[in-house]
Amino acid sequence: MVSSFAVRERAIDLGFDLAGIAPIGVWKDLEFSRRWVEKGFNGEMRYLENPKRFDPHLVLPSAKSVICVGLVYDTPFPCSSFHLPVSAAATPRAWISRYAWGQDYHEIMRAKLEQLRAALEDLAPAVETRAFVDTGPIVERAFARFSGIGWMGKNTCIINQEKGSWFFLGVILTNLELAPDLPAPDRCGSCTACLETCPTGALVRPYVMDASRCISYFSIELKGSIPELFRPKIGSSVFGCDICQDVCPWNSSHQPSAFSYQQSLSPERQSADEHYVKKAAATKVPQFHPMTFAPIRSTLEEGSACKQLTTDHRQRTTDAASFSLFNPTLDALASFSEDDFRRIFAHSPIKRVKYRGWLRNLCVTMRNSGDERFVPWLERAAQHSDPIVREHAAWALERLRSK
Ligand code: B12
Ligand code: SF4
Ligand code: SF4
Repeated sequence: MVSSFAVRERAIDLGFDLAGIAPIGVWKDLEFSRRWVEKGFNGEMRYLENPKRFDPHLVLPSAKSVICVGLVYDTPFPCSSFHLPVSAAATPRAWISRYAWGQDYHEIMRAKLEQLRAALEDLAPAVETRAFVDTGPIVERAFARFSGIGWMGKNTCIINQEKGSWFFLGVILTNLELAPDLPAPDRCGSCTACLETCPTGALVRPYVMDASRCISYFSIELKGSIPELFRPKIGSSVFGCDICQDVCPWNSSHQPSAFSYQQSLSPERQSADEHYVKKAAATKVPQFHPMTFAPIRSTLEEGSACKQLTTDHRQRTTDAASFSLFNPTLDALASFSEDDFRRIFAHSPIKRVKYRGWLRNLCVTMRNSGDERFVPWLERAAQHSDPIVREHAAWALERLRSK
């Protein structure tokens, strides 16, 4: 008989920050997920309609328990630029979601989950398991919220009282009969900060997101045209959105390490960030720190290129022209050629958007910056072979010129 304690202990030894056991029967939540899809809240994410998602026995018929693990990706950098409007700085800046600053979490989590599977096989040689991180037909948060590792916040993220919500989830379905942990109590209380600050109204009520209105959906998952109504609300977000987690009191506090980071910022950035700083770094995974690059030529030139400076993401550089994925300038991101994009993001979650999606998103943020220096870049994008890129570039040009 394998104990839940032994499983949790193995997971923590392998470097996971959180581990807990959920029962297989979270049917009420899975039913909620099915109805959520029926309402069309999934937009064009058709994979969320897979019937296997609503019955884990269709994935592993012998499943009796679900091991849930969390891996923190937080790094000691301030919160997103919604406090620093895209046009406020002399050089407009972009926002890339915190989770995508470093190496692809699928790769890192998958390797760790395989180690945990091997550890389970040591404990119980005949064990049956199926491991998932993000991409399988499993509603991961439905299990996570019953595993004791956190409660589901009104922003729909799983939040841990000590770690906040900046962590990835991984789940292992198993035929082992493990004693489930007690669910963590909901500590949102009367707070509604996430609902109030979501720029697109995607959090339609506490605990429920209409994903077809979410900036993460528009900038990562949606392959086609971003509805015009929402484009101005995307602000400086080139990839994903962190706002409803940035405002969450379980993620932020005034900590000395964030203060020391601030000392290295220009006075302009310091005053923009002073009211909202990130708490101390929590990730133990160096690969989650922001990638750093050096431009090879002037960034807004046609065909210019960048090289990745370091694979040790913690390494800071003294080269003034270098930049990282933490709040980079828009023109630095616009300098990536298609080859750069493929090479640089080969092991990054950003590759999911593909180069055409990257250019589409840049067109929207350039327009939102109101900066006419982007006109030549947008004129070239308006000639691109992809119709979606052309359409977004033309939209941006029209508005920048009329300004
Ligand atoms: C599709 C998807 C998205 C979509 C939709 C998100 C959403 N809220 O549904 C988009 C593209 C918008 C998205 C965005 C992000 N995502 Co995402 N996403 C997923 C994915 C693949 C499926 C989520 C899903 O099933 N949604 C459908 C809804 C119904 O499910 P759910 O939100 O999990 O809902 C539960 C609750 O809503 C609950 N519920 C709500 N109300 C009620 C009411 C009642 C009565 C009941 C019973 C239940 C209930 O029921 C559901 C089950 O418990 C999961 C991985 C996976 N396979 O599960 C990652 C996942 C949820 N995403 C993750 C992350 C990190 C993000 C982003 C932070 C990335 C970014 N910065 O851009 C944002 C966060 C935005 C946010 N506030 O959630 C992490 C979340 C980690 C965490 N700590 O919670 C996951 C788990 C991936 C992973 N393996 O780490 N994501
Ligand atoms: S990720 Fe951004 S757009 Fe999506 S619900 Fe949160 S605040 Fe709203
Ligand atoms: S911002 Fe407030 S309501 Fe939203 S998830 Fe965090 S604690 Fe809950």
